[in-house]
Amino acid sequence: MTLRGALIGCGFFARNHLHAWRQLEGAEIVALCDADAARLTDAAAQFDVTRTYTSAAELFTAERLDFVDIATTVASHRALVEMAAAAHVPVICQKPFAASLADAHAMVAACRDARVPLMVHENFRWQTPIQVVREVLAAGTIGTPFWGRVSFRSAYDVFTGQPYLAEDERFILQDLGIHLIDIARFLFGEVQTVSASTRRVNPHIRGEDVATLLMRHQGGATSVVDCSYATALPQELFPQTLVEVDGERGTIRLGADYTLMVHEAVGSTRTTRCEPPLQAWAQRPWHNIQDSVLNIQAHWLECLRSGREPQTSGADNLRTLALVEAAYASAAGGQATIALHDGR
Ligand code: NAD
Ligand code: 89Y
Repeated sequence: MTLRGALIGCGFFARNHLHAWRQLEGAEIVALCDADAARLTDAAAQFDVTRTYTSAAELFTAERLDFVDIATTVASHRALVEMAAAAHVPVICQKPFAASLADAHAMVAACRDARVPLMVHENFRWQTPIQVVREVLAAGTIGTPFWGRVSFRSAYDVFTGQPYLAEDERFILQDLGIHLIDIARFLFGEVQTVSASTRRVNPHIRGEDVATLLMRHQGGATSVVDCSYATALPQELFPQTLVEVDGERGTIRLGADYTLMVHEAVGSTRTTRCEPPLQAWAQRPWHNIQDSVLNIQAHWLECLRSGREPQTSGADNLRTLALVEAAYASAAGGQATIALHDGR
């Protein structure tokens, strides 16, 4: 049976969702919604969707849906997720899931009380190279990790495509650091303490464009998460996330251009490439992110069919959001160390 989905928010990033839905078997986007009529018309024409709405309330009243995919910016997430819960429609919501932890808890509670599956579109962990690093760790090749680094340093202009990123009081931690924190949780486990520093280098934006976090994980590993949109390098690596892991029996280095080095202290050193596939609709350098959209949407369909909880469910994402909040609080308090309770 083909699952009937609707997409709310037909902006810059939603095109990737729509391409991925079209590629995946077993789901069809039968309706689109955007408050901006021109964007709605454009997306409807490009993706051949005839049922369109400028009001989400009208969409939920008129359509019989198996799921809804919310690809709007954060300000509208709470209202839209609560509408989906009230309509008993399983829901995917883009990151950042909520503007505050209080909102996020309310959204998770609304879906839980309505018994509606909820996944946050936290796609970076679904990037092929990140999945490969996790597989190497799970295989035990380098033993138990005791240190790690998740790093994203760039000077790519993200503001032309996403102008709101320059306007918000919060920038890189809420927009991008959130993905890296999720990757650190995925690779090294839940977090006990975090301290952070942030700063703004680019004078033309409101929020911080550089952030560095130091985290201690429940299993004992220490990790560094660092991100910057103010780092001009001779080779622009956007949007690659680089990863370093030191384990008791070896090391992993995910370096530039998707080069993966796995070194066993007693044994061999293997260097391979783990470049993500270039989907027919993707464009470099975004193809890594675009492929991960396909992967997370496939995961959602599999979860919806099997009744399993998605990896980055709303409840799971509360931990990532708590870390973002704690990092902002730490930075505001002069890099104070903040303890998380049970990873929250
Ligand atoms: P955008 O501003 O280009 O598009 C958002 C669209 O939502 C707009 O067309 C707007 O009219 C519509 N909208 C807003 N509120 C609405 C409402 N209540 N009802 C109907 N339509 C509404 O934004 P974008 O750049 O496409 O980003 C959307 C989200 O995707 C953001 O949260 C951003 O952080 C996220 N994003 C994620 C990734 C990723 O890799 N996961 C990458 C880029 C952007
Ligand atoms: O919005 C961001 C995201 O989620 O991935 C990269 C991005 O588009 C700009 O930082």
